[in-house]
Amino acid sequence: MCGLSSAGPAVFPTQTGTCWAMGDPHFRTFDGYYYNFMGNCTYTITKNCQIDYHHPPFQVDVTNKVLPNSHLTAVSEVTINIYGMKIQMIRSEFGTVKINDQAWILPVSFTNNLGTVKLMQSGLSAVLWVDFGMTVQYDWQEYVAVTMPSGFMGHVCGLCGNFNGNKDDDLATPNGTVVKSVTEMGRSWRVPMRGLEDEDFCKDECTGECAECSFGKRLAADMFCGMLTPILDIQFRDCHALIDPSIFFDMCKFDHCRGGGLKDYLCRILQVYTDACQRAGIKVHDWRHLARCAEPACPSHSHFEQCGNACPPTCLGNTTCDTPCVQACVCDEGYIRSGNKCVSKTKLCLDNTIVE
Ligand SMILES: [Ca+2]
Repeated sequence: MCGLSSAGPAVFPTQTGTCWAMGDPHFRTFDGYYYNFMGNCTYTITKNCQIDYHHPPFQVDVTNKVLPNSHLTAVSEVTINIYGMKIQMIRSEFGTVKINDQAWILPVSFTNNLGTVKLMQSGLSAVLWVDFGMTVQYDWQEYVAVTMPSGFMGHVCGLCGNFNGNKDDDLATPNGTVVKSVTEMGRSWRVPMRGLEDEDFCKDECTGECAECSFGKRLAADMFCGMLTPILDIQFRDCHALIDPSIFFDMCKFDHCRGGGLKDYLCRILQVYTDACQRAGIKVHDWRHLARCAEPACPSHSHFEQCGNACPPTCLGNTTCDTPCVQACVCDEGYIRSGNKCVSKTKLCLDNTIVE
């Protein structure tokens, strides 16, 4: 090809795979396999297992912890190792992330000789974007989603599976062996944290009271989650092709049983479903009124919008993104986003550095 000088033909991803974990962790792999795994240790959900020049190393780990006053476990921390940096998104630390153990207010980005990473708040979640097209989203509560560009098909491994287009081989251990037991698969991806002491505090499987669901509890769960059916059928009708509503119904029953009926669970499950549909560009009709769910609490000088700007202007300037509208705390007139706060436009924005 005379006259052309390039490292090679540009490869544009034509599709992405999405893996997520939510609730008492329910997983969906990149290839679309669904399973429940309640281990409450730290696990690798995805990493590059076939590193080469075009596929740099990265690793995404989640730490699951038992929620207070219940048997439910949920993702409480997401750790991403990329380009020599350690980035952590931690439950309840809204509007911030940790980079190499230092807390930073969003948005923040960095570029080094290996590549570029951007972190921003989008809707109710932190979103990390890596230059090769991967994104990691965490809602600072219980929902984590990773999107992977198609160029990484067959390169990844972990709880999110190998992304080879076949969902039947996703329960695999690090050496590639496909196993039948979710617990066995999950345990094989455990990340050793602080040596042996962690063994006392975390378990890969649920036993005893954890696994029980009596007839009475099942009946109550059926009734409670039955309330989902009319809402899913009508308010989420445009999203059925993207996400099977029966999966959400099953997740609700499972968690209701184990959680003893957390009252706000139904609302959170619908909130996560809404987010997934909206980010896929699908309109979700108002359901909070019908389900009697309160709007999420928003910081001072902001209000909740079901369809808010996914990339609102911040103290660091305007941002643009292709993401359609999402549920968001939108700053009131005259205020602008700085981290998780809305500050007066006429005052100086917070210095985007270290959290006090
Ligand atoms: Ca697969």
